[in-house]
Amino acid sequence: MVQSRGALIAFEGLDRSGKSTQCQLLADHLRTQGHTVSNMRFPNRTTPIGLMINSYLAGQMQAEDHVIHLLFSANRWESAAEIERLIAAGTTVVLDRYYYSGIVYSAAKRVDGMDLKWCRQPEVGLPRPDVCVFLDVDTEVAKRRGGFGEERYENAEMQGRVRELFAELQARGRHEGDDIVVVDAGMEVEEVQNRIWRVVDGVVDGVVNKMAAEEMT
Ligand code: 2DT
Ligand code: MG
Repeated sequence: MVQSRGALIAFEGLDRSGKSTQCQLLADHLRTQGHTVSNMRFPNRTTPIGLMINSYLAGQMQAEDHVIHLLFSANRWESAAEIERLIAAGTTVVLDRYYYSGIVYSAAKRVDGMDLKWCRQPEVGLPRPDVCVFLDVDTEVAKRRGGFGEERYENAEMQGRVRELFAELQARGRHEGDDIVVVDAGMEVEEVQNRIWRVVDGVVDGVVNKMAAEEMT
């Protein structure tokens, strides 16, 4: 039997929605089922572009809004070939944020002309996730989980707009083919985890079965 490709799974959500925790739990879960799994996060702050993004988020560097948008996108493009390579080799890749954040956070700044459509353009052609799990928490719950951090964008106004725009992106996704699944992340970690696993196990099985079906034809 030919080795199946890996799945590409993206996590999105507001700050404090539990993304990083759930990315880790999912990776462990998939490994116990025998999958090879690799975790990545965006922005990837370790590359030269990522260091610039880090300075921008920390408020140590200023950048024109289009410029920082393109740097966030470039930061994904510098990992695109690696993601393709891993998936082709059978590794499932779990992403902590991806181009959905790229589109939504920039559009939430309400800069003239930078709407969802404009913001999507530099992302076109990046490896497309088999599913995007959106962890939904209202801003009140997020606040109770430790409040806002120190970085740019970590304020109530921005978070509120980001949440609205994620909802809009998700509504459009139904027409544009983006597969975004919303999971209520306001519950206990284990309950959230179980819901995510149900969704992702189905997607991973789908990827494997599709390969098997194609092999038979
Ligand atoms: P973390 O706190 O998860 O490290 O994110 N962001 C992220 C963007 O504005 N554009 C992007 O393309 C990505 C991936 C979201 C840092 C902040 O950067 C925002 C929060
Ligand atoms: Mg953060």
